[in-house]
Amino acid sequence: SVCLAVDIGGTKIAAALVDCATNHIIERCQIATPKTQQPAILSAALESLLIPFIAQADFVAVASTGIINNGILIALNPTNLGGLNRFELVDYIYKITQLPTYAINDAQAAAWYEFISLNPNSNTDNMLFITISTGIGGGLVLNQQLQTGARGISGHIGHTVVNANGPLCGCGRQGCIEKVASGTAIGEIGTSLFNHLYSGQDVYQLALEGNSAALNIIHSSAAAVAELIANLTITLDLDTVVIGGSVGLAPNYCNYIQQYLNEKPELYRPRIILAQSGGDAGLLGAASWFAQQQS
Ligand code: BMX
Ligand code: ZN
Repeated sequence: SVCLAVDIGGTKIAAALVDCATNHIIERCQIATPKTQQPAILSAALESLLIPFIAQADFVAVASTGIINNGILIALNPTNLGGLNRFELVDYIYKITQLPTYAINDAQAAAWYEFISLNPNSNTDNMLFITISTGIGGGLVLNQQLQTGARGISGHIGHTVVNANGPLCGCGRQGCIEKVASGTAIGEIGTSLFNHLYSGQDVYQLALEGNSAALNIIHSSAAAVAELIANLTITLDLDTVVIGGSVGLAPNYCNYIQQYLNEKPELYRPRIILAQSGGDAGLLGAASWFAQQQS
């Protein structure tokens, strides 16, 4: 069968036709995520993106930012979506496509794809996927089973606290790692430090060009992620952690995480690898997760 896979992130929305037999992308397209509080605007953007693919697809599999429970997207951090906090994802997409439609959190989907892409000889039981991008998301595979959670929440590691006195996160909690270490946070910290409006990408570029203040921002982000990995490893007995997202996949970032982990005792150091499917893990993960549930 052919799946119309959709990945809704804080920065971009991608759609692709995926051949379920081979897990291969046939055709792909993407747009910027509209920043809005109005569901109708997101729905209109999805409509124009999806319409060209509908005729060739048998079903729709969505990987989306936010807590996905019973097909409804609830933003844990609405600021990532321009303030939108609730969106009836499956209903809207069904109305557009008239195809069977399923949805899962973006990082959970990516975790699943990264897990099934691992070498079968790697003996992986407990794996965490972390995406460091607009937000910080996560997906857990424990005892080789993807954890989605009874309410869809499982893996939302971006909202664990690294600094109890830190800045207020969009989720309502103070000092979440997403508020201090995500791409958005890197841009915000750079903006206030340099007194100039910078995106996370701008700050990363400055760091790559040798700006030491910018490099410090990137290092604190990687150090925070390394602490999170150590905490979760000793909690869940992780053997493997997969790093993804635009920041996670940026030059050197994963090496910095590894350097900070190397300073810790051995029990806190799982195997760290880069996402094998790069930016397509969400699309491919949703397609293979729901293709498997259908058969
Ligand atoms: C946020 C949260 C997660 C998501 C993560 C990464 C919202 C809207 N999203 O923590 O559900 O997995 O961001 O999302 O609350 P991305 O947009 O950075 O890929
Ligand atoms: Zn938070």
